[in-house]
Amino acid sequence: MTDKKMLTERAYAAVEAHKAVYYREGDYVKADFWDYAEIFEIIEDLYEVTGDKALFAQFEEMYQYVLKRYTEDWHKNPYNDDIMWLVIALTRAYLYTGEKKYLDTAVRNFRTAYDRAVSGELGGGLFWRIENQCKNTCVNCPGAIAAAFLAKATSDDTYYDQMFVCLDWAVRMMFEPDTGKIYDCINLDGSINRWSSTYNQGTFIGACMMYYEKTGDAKYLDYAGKAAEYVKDVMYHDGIMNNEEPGNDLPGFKGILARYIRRYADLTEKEEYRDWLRRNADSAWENRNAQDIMWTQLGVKTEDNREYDVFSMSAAMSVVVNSADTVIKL
Ligand code: 7K2
Repeated sequence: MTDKKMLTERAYAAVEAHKAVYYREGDYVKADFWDYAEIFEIIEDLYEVTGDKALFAQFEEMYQYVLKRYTEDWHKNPYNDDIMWLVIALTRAYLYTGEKKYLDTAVRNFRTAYDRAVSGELGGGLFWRIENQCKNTCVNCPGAIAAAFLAKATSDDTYYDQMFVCLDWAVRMMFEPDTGKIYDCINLDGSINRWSSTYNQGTFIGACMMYYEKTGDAKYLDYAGKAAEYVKDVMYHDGIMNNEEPGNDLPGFKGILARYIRRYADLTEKEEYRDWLRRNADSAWENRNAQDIMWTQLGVKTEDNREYDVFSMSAAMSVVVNSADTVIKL
């Protein structure tokens, strides 16, 4: 079997196994809002590496579930980042399928989140939640990515202005140019949380690449490169991602990184990034349990008799999916 074929078969197998345990007619059981959005994105990643239009049926089923559970208007969700994640998932779904209702829902909710979150305080950019207490990478980089996809989807270039508001804030306030480290957030009193995480490294890489692709400004490709280097070589010493196991949110983070590492390897043809992702995918897959599902610590055996949660088990699935070759490029 060729490598390429093995990688896509393994990607399908990982998604099918995760579905068998957690998926019921549109519902990833116990996935709420942002984890749901990120699992939606992984199914979209599977489409990007297979080109299999049969997956559109699941997009539609998930979209119907979103409407049923959250309606078309998400303003009641106090997390601006949550809204951005689901906007990204739906805008991508539109870009693949041409299904206008996905885009309409995305446009409407992007407006809700962006307009209530943007302000000049703390260097500009978006607040994380409706109480306006802090500005975080986890809303600004997804906000930039959402705006860039919306610009592509609508051909309305004013979204790039909004993208720049978010990305420029992240570059000025959260990015360490010498190391490529991305900070987490800044609070109203000016204190900065300098903790770095896979998801923030990932969405920063993604936003910079999309801005570079639009403008040709090579600085942004360099920023993406520094952030990629930091996560691969400083955070993980080019090895297996074996952490982020505690808590509700952390275990899902590296699934987001994996998507942007694949795209970074595609854009730059730096094969060392694809190799790193594949070594991680190999390790995760070797450590799958009897149901073929995989825990977020990619170097640790997944147990058979433990109750794992749906989002924690999506990160390794994403690493496996995104280790396959891209066939559909947005
Ligand atoms: O404080 C933020 C963020 O800056 C930090 O990186 C992580 C670390 O925690 C939150 S973001 C996680 C949120 C995502 N949106 C939905 C919320 O339920 C969740 O707290 O964990």
